[in-house]
Amino acid sequence: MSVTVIVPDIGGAEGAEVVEIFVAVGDMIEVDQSLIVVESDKASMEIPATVAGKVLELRVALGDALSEGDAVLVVEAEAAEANPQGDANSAGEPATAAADVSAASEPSEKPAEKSADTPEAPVDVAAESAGAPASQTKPSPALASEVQASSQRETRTEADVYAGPAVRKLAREFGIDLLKVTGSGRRGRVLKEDLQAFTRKNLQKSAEEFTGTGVPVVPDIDFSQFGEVTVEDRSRLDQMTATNMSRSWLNVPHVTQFEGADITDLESFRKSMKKEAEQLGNKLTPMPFVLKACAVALAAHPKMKSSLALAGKQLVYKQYCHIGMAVDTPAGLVVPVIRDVDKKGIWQLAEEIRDMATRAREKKLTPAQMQGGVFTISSLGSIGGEGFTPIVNTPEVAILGLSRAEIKPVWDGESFLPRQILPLSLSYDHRVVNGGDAGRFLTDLAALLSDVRRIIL
Ligand code: CAO
Repeated sequence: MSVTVIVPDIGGAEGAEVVEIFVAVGDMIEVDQSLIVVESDKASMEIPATVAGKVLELRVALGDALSEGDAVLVVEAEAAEANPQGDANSAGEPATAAADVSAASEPSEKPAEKSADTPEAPVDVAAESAGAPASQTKPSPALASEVQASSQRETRTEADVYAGPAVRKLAREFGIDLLKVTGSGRRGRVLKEDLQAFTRKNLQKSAEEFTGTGVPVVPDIDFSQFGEVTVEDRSRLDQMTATNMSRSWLNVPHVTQFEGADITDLESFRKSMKKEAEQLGNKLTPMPFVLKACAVALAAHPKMKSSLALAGKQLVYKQYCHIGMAVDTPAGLVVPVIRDVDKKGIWQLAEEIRDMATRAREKKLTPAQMQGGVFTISSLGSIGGEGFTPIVNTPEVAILGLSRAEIKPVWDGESFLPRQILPLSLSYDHRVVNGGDAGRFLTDLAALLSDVRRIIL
């Protein structure tokens, strides 16, 4: 008995487009199995079978516009399974069976339910629907499974994936290949959550593989294959610093300029003040002088304390002078900011340096005390080294590195003189600061440090 399955009431939708066809001529279908998906302006609807049997004829093609009552396919119905609505008449006319869509105005979420004793075999369906010929001679089991696997790979289509119309629609909207999604629903049905998980996983994967600038990550290596190792978790501070450094390094075209400041006079003055400092309960290192000299030089070269804005379309000039000072602590690197350096004297700056360094080591800095810097100084002077290339503390555009001051022979035109030279390294953001800007700034800074009387001019 042949039965024509027709489009049921689909909420009055006229001309709903056929967007998917799940069955082909020759397929055995079961009651409630999804046959096609139609999409109207408002919804996507799955049309399930209401009869079981063999598909004799497909009456629809992708892109067809269907309305209620249109034929979908003709089925050679299994007598016992035939829908009572779809009895064949005695004259042999095919009966019709409207697919049962209980709430046709809403998209049907019904999956292509298959009987429990018939395992989900979408691949086979696809192979058959693609017209794959039945094997004439039986291959060996191993060959058969290889043939089957390869034919599955080649012939599986999205139509074979077990998913409801809403999920299919969502997958189409987001361009997700349903074949790549693992369904977590009953009998492997793909759920909305599976699409979300798939998208999340892919976003995470691309984030892991590439940074914002498309730089591939360094792969993790199991170092224990080469020898004994110990592993420790990095502090949050270390991890944040790593992120900030990478961000700056990858976004900022860095140039570093070097200069030696003759601080012989500054050092003899500083040493002469040591006793006084002790009496005041203070300590005078080169740092407060460098801070003050930077404030003066920055005032004369305002671009060195500017920041880019509006994706490089604007430059923000700051009328204040808060300077950050890198402090290496057991928990990681922190940069407390000393405010209004231009308005403070050397004693006050010396006091604040000590206070901020102590707070940094004792983890007592507030977020506000680490914000608002216009320029940063990183001093390795007490540790050693002849020079280094600091990384700009973006969105600032320049950072000054201090290395260890040492007595060096300096030619005065007639003879070599022993002078105490403080190595300065200025890294700058070449998007904002040109070599000339940096050169003039650093020369001025060195001159200020060579003769600290200039600071008060
Ligand atoms: N060359 C030679 N000697 C120097 C020097 C330099 N560039 N800078 C400092 N010194 C001397 C100081 O004069 C002091 O010696 P005296 O006691 O004999 O005067 C000694 O080194 C220790 O100074 P300091 O490091 O305690 O003080 P500071 O004001 O120079 O530095 C600060 C302040 C915060 C950088 C410091 O407290 C600190 O943490 N230093 C550790 C290094 C560090 O963390 N640097 C940051 C690098 S992270 O990128």
